[in-house]
Amino acid sequence: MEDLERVVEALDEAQLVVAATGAGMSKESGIATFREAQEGLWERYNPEELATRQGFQDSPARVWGWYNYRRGLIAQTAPHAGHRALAELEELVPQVIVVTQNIDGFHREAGSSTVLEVHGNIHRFKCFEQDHPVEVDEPVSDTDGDLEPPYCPQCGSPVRPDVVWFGEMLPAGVFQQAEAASGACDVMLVVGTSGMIQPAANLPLVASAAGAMVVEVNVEPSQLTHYVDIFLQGPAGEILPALVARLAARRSR
Ligand code: BV8
Repeated sequence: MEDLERVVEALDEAQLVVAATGAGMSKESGIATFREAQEGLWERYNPEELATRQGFQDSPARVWGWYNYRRGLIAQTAPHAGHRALAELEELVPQVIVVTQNIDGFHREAGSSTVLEVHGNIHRFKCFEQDHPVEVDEPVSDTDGDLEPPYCPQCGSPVRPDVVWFGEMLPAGVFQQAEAASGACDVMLVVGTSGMIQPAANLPLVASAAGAMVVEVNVEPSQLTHYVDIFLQGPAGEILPALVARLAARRSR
């Protein structure tokens, strides 16, 4: 039986499916990934400078400007058929939980009801000193130039995006839920991640150790391919809709 059919069969029997997604999941929406040669974000920008507390302390305006620019890029795009397929899967499987490293908010926008954003969300804000949640209705800019951040109305410290920077702990409750779901799922779909960032990259191993079928969807092998049961090579925007269409056809037979 070909791999795609084996995955459809496993989804057909599954009670809980976890989709663990990374930057590759949003690539077909036009959002650059991080590690892709030349065009990847980390190829053009230094994560140490822009995605760390130290980087923000050194220059709040540079970091605020960069995230404002990324918010602008995200605002110009939208979820694609792959995001929608994961939302549609909820009609066919008792429970689907999306665990994403992406901060673009596309899974919820596409209709997924249970989304664990382990690295935060670029559309939410908090202050640097005390994590006070802050409402920001600032227009996005189409340049990545320096931009003075607003300041916290409660403590006066600069406002930052509510995302997880390198060296920062992941949002406790969210990551515990992600670990619990990974340890309880029947099938884990690992979509568009290079598996380079910890502790998110460990979740497929948690699922595998708990006996789940771990399926990777990626345009090329990653750090995780060695550990998965089935590797489906191709773009998320094509493979995920194909899986859901086949499962729906199987159910209507
Ligand atoms: C922490 C938010 C406690 C901000 C991000 C253990 C060992 C070594 C290092 C560490 C360790 N534990 C902790 C660390 C340090 C660090 C880490 O992992 N460093 C790496 C570099 C080794 N981790 C942390 O700092 C984490 N915090 O652990 O706190 C602690 C603290 C200190 C010391 C110890 C412990 C916090 C990490 C979170 C950082 N924030 N994002 C922002 O976005 O600006 S990470 C960010 O980059 C993303 O969220 C994502 O996680 C990561 C990018 O990875 P991917 O999503 O996988 O994307 P990538 O571009 O790499 O790959 C894309 C893939 O898609 C490719 O495989 C490609 O082939 C594929 N693809 C492309 N197109 C498609 C496709 N697939 C399908 N379809 C397509 N169309």
